[in-house]
Amino acid sequence: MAEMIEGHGGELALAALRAFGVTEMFTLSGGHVFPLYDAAHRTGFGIYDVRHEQSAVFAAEAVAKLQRRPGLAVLTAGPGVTNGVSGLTSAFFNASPVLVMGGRAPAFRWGAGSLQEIDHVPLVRPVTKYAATAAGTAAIPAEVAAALTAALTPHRGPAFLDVPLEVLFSSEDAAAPATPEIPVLEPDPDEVSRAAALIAGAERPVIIAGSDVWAGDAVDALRAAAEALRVPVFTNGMGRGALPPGHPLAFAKARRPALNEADVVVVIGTPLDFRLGFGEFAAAQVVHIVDAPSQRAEHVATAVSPAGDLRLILTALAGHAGDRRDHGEWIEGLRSAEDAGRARDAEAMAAETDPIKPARVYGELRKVLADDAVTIGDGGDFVSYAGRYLEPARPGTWLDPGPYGCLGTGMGYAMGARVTYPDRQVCVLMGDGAAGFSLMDAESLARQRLPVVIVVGNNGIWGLEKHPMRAMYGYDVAADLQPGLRYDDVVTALGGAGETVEKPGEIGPALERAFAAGVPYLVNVLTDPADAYPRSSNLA
Ligand SMILES: Cc1ncc(C[n+]2csc(CCOP(=O)(O)OP(=O)(O)O)c2C)c(N)n1
Ligand SMILES: [Mg+2]
Repeated sequence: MAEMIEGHGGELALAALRAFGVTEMFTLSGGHVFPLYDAAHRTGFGIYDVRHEQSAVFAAEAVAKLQRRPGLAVLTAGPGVTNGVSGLTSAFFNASPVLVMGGRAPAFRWGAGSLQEIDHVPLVRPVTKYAATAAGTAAIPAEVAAALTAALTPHRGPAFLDVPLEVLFSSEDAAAPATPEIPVLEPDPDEVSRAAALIAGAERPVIIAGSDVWAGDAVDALRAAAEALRVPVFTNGMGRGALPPGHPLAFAKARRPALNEADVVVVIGTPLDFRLGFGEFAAAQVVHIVDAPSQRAEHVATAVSPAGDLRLILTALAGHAGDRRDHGEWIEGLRSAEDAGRARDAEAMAAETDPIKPARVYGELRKVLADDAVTIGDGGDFVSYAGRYLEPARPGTWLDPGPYGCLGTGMGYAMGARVTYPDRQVCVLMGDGAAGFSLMDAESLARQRLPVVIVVGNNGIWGLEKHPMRAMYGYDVAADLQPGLRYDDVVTALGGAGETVEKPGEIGPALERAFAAGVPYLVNVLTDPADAYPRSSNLA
């Protein structure tokens, strides 16, 4: 017979969450969810609170991305949940195992007009893998476990469970949560060997590896497959850093010649979306390796598309026993393109201009970032430059918003990263426009002693919108911000510290002070508003 546990709804929920390795919640207070706080407070389960619910969901997402286990946001009924919807949607696009637990107006008088009475489930169903309302107090552990199992089963993604007020506050006996079991999907071995033969027989193969390689703990298998088949590797999302930058098969700058000239492009653990030219690569055949059949691209013809556990698939590729071509010449050619790109970047990153160009900010940042630093991008052009100039040395250290492209992740991701790694550098690269969405949560970070460094690329505009609008119409509207605004003073007023930098030579010393500060510290770099990120292709 199953072991029984007893408690109110909050205690029952936390018992199930703990079984899945969850140790903290991110939240913004509301009476509907008090029992979850009570259970956490009395048992040492972490409680981190924020100033806007979207930051709570983004913080939970950062935990999920970095630790590859569920991240939890607890949101109060009604507006608490609706404020979290962009965060849930980002997690859905990013395949992040986030659980949002919502408060909910009482079930026993549903329809009578209780405060914040709305059915959240239809609102969040399209952006979650699981969305339900707890049926009763005793059912809570099983429902939490079902939500988390759905979130962790590839293709991963967020889950939602709301609990009516009286259901959460009541006490009952319930079956103790069972040990989590996440199914492992075996790939079709035929498809895997066809993929292996195609790659091994190609003259000019390329691998592009994305977030699911990290999420599926398949980084070592990726490396083994690339080395065994001798294929150059490019990465995006959480896959960045999967091969260390010095690895002979690691490439970043030679992407254009690689994709234009390749005869086989192998895309692993990332969709064939706008970031990859929708999967149309000149003359190349496409092999799309995905962690679940639902992720196979339908808008483009692929040569073969093995689906299943990425570690199993990549390990099988590494063990390919058939013939293989020598790719030495191809790799050498790409290496010279890579070196040329690197030399161009080095020049830009050292440029002594007035006003400062964003590239120089990254040149200086690279000198102070440790190998295990977590870097977070939240903004437009300034973050496109971060993607280009920062090279994560390890996988699972680079957090971008992903294909949903939602501004406002910055402070939430920073909170999740700091909670995950109390001793590492955590650095947010933020546009001045992006700052408006979440900077108030610098207060949450300061108050809860969660120091992070925030570098604002302050061009005084919504750059990624202003430049294109001017190019299209010859004028722009709704694209200006206050030039030279003192975002550092904002963070100082909120309990942190900061400074404004106007000359290239001041950036390095300011960053040194920022990382030593021990409080949230904003380096407000005034950058050139005339500078626009060159977007000549959709491979940004
Ligand atoms: C929530 C949200 N609102 C609007 C946009 C559209 N958008 C994309 S980039 C951008 C400009 C960002 O400006 P800033 O953060 O200052 O960075 P910059 O491009 O100036 O470097 C905007 C408004 C978005 N992606 N997300
Ligand atoms: Mg800007």
